[in-house]
Amino acid sequence: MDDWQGRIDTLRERALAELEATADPDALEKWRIAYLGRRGALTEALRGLSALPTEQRPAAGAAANETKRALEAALDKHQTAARGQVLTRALENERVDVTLPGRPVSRGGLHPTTIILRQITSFFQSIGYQVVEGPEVELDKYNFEMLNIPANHPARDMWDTLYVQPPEVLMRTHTSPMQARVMESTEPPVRVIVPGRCYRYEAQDATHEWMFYQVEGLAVDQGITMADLKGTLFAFARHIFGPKVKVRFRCDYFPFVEPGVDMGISTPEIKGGDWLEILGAGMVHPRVLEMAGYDSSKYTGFAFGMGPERIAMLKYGITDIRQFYANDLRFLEQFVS
Ligand code: FA5
Repeated sequence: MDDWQGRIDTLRERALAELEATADPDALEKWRIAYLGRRGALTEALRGLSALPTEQRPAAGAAANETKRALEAALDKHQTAARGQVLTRALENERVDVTLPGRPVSRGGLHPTTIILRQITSFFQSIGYQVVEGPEVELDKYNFEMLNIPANHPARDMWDTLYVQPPEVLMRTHTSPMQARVMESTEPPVRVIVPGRCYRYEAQDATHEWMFYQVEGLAVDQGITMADLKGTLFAFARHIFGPKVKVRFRCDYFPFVEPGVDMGISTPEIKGGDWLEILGAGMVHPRVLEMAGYDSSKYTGFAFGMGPERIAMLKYGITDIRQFYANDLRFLEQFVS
């Protein structure tokens, strides 16, 4: 066998043996450069043929080209196999398991004030009260005058506020102005509940905010007595705090009621049964009825005003009212059900 033939055969065997051991696309590319590249072993061998005697060159050239084609064909086969493997592996690794449960969509929750407001309003609706709302920017007339709190009355100190246009236009300090507005626009019998925001010129602390909610209640009819007030508010307390709740009424002063009371509750679950004040109430003052156009010799009524944040604090064990409107998600997310 001629020398050139031997060299080409050896080269071919070595190249094919190496190719057999090569699997991934990077290594195949290296193999291609090593044998078939411009400086590859086979290319060099082909170039070397020019040094052969002229009569040997055609046969040697044909053999070398045949080897080149054989190597190219073998490479092609391996590349196709390697690409197939890469694809199979990728499909394996990136497989989507359609039987897995979906990722949960994160849901918002109700604010604790909203939760309590809904409980309060749904209770009163269930006993025939209508829910109405009123303006937060209010007139002095309704916030004070119509509630029997004339200018310079010392009770104004308890309800100092922020003025929008002094002295007449202000941010309401309670929902009580709606007592007068409702009575002005409707005839008895009246059964309304008024949830809404209130504002006060107030030093903030753990139980006082400058902005908070109240829920006002007003019932006016013939023959309404203090017993109706007590029965209604006791039923309400049981609805919110459960059947073990006890209620207590003590004398309190509000210029728009006579007599006036505050209602406290006590239940074994909250602060070991301590008495806690949750609302102010009383029999609507005859002068308030008269100012709104009702005949106080014919009609009587009761009114109450409660703070839903304070009720939520008792129910949920919240120790600082300032957390309600600080928008701290760590606080708010605890109420997502
Ligand atoms: C009033 O505002 C009266 N209008 C309530 C009323 C209505 C009495 C009808 C009689 C008849 P008072 O200022 O006490 O009363 O407020 C009532 C409730 O609102 C309080 O018991 C408390 O729960 C809540 N509240 C008052 N001030 C604040 C405050 N700064 N921050 C949070 N809650 C407050």
